[in-house]
Amino acid sequence: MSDMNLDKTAQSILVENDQGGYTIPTKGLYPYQWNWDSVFVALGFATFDQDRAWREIEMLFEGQWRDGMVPHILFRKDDPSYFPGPKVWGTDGGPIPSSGHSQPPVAATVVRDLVEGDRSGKALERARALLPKLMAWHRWYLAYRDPQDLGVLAVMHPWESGRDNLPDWDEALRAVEIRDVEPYVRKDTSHVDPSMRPHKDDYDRYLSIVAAGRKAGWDPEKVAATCPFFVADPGVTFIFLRANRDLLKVAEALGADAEAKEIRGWIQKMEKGATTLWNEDLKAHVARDLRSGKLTDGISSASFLALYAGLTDEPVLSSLQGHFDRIASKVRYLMPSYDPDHRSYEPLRYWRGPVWAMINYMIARGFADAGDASRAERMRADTEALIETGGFAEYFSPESGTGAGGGAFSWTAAIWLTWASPSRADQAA
Ligand code: 9WN
Repeated sequence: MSDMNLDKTAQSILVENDQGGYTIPTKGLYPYQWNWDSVFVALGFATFDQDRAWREIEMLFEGQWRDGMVPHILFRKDDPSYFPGPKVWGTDGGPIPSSGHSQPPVAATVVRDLVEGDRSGKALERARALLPKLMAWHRWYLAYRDPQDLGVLAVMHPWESGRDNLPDWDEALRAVEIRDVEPYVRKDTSHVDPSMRPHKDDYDRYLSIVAAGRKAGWDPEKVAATCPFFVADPGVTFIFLRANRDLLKVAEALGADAEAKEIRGWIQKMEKGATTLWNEDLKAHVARDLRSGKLTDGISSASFLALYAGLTDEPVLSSLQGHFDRIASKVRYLMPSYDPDHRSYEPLRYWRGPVWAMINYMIARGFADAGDASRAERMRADTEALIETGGFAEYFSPESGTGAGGGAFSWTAAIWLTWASPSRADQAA
């Protein structure tokens, strides 16, 4: 298919997955509104319908909890094709049935992008309405996912990281006792090849953590104190640090001085805190289990997001350039979600090796911001080639380029439109 046709296909995927103001990731496998999916989808819509882009984010914030949290899934209508649904979560923190934890906070960054790319003259008005909601969500993250004030954010569930099956979670997950799990039937393995999805034992533990959240009444203070899984995540931490820099720009553009001052304090704290995740042996940032204090021992695609977070000083930049070149010599397509030299790497199992388009996009932005245009362009070219080879798949093999997981996938289409398509190459990263 020509790239012009791929542009059209990408647009029609977004339109087909649109449920009337919010977009599902893909039909069947993921039939609800997911947090960071929606935010990336907004970037795709912005290339042909800016009003619809804002609507996506506004509808996500309709589900914001009273305590400021923006849930990872909004169950706007019950759909039996997904498990676990609203009954299993048992939450009641917000106006729309939802899961009980969050997902990576990319929204402030995309709000800034929408403001800066605005063609309607109405963007600042819409950003002004979102600012207090974004502030409340960021305050929630700092209060409840960094209760020790370390300057790094933890996830209380692998699903909160958005990188669910990552080897980084293995050891912390093994320490979670399997308990309070009713008999259940998975739905994911009826949509997708089971060899690409998490194992049953992982699912038992995922559900045990959900049960622990339920037991804590989803009170975030209790969750932070008692949840059997609490791991500082470089992905969420770097996305949040970047989001704060972008939120600061939005607040400044709106003349919101008190907010701007508060955000500057957050940035300073997080710039220092990030060193907590530095693994000196690997020369990269990794996860840290906040229950055991242990650092993990593998490089993930999120290690590269240090640059996206603005942490470009030495030795970070040159170490990441070295890891980039080493990994590029092992696999055809960048960036595998886990280091191909690590014992836990699997090229086609969910988050243990495959490539995701939206992570590539963020990595490329980081390299471009650090002045490394050639590695940024390599990321774009690889993403273009993957989509041309594997279609608008959920994720791709870094070795063969095969598309896997769900098909007609919204964020892959959105990333194509906003960045990977050659028709957008002039705006690349
Ligand atoms: C659980 C929707 C979501 C993404 C996540 C991805 C996957 C869900 C699942 O799909 O997670 O949230 O059931 O596997 O890991 O990043 O937001 O695309």
